[in-house]
Amino acid sequence: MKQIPASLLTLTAGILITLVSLWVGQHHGLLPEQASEAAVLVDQLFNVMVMIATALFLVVIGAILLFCFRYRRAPGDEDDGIPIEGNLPLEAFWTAIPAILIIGLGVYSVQVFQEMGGFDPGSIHVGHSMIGGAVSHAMPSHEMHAVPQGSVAMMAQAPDDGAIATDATADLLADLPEGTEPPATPVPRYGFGANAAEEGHTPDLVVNVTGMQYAWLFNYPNSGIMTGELHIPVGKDIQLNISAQDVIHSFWVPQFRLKQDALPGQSSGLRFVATKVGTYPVVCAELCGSYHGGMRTQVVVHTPEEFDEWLQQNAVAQQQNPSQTVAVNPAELSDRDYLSPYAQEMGVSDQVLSQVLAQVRSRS
Ligand SMILES: [Cu+2]
Repeated sequence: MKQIPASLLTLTAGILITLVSLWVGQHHGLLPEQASEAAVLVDQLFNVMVMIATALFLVVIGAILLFCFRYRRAPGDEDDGIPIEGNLPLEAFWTAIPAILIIGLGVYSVQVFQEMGGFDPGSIHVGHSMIGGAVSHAMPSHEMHAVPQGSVAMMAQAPDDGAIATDATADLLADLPEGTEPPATPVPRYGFGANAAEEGHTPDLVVNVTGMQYAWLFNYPNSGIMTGELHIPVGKDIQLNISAQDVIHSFWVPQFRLKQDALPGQSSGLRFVATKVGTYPVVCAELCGSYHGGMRTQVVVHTPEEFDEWLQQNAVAQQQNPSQTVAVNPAELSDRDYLSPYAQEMGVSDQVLSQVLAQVRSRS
């Protein structure tokens, strides 16, 4: 029987390895569901890396197994192996392949980072407002040049009041007279900014996030809401201003494929769009003390209507004036103030109520 030529075998092996690697790259099932726009970009990069890793694994392990079998010791052969040393073309080949792969992956990952808005967040400390470009042409051209191209420069336009930007806000800003700049707002110096599509737009919602041993606190500056879990509307442009109270923590939502360090005394930014309604875990990804493992909460992605409802309910529950929130916080009232409305309803006179209260006090 004639031998099959080695080149033909190599070609077949190459095609098979390529097909298997392509398949594994798409079907590895290693990642949780995608719930943000950034997740798609990160996963594409990850899939390419899994594909390359699979191909390398098959080539290396395949070669080892093949050589073990093909060049195994023949029975009765007690000789040493042939002393082969130095093969310049082979060495150049196995140096060039990883170099090309690493440079390629490096360029690709930087591109993904840039698309996610990862560059240049701290290039300016206070921002010029440019809402949807409405105000931008009101600015003198030399000032336009002063604003860096980096996406995070645009984060500067985040309203610090955490409001969902309404059409009314946009109209108001669009009506500003020529040359007028809306008040400057401090910007986080580190973190992810807006991606290319969101550049030049104010985020729809700003939330201040504080990490502390061992919990996350979320503050909605405009409505004054303070919660232990993050609530956001789906499909909206969200800006988180993250900081820490004690040590370094790290705000990580695996389903969003986003992670940002929380630094004491230094705000960092994270801007993203959630794409799927649901509840996802928030994990602290920085070993921050003995109970670091328990530093978890969740992010609830609502439909815009549900989010408005949540916002209203919580704004009422957390109102500052206790007299308007008797039902929520009766502990703030004296016994008399608390009981008066009920006494009136039951036809008990003020005098009787005073006597009853005096008796209760004397007994306690
Ligand atoms: Cu932590």
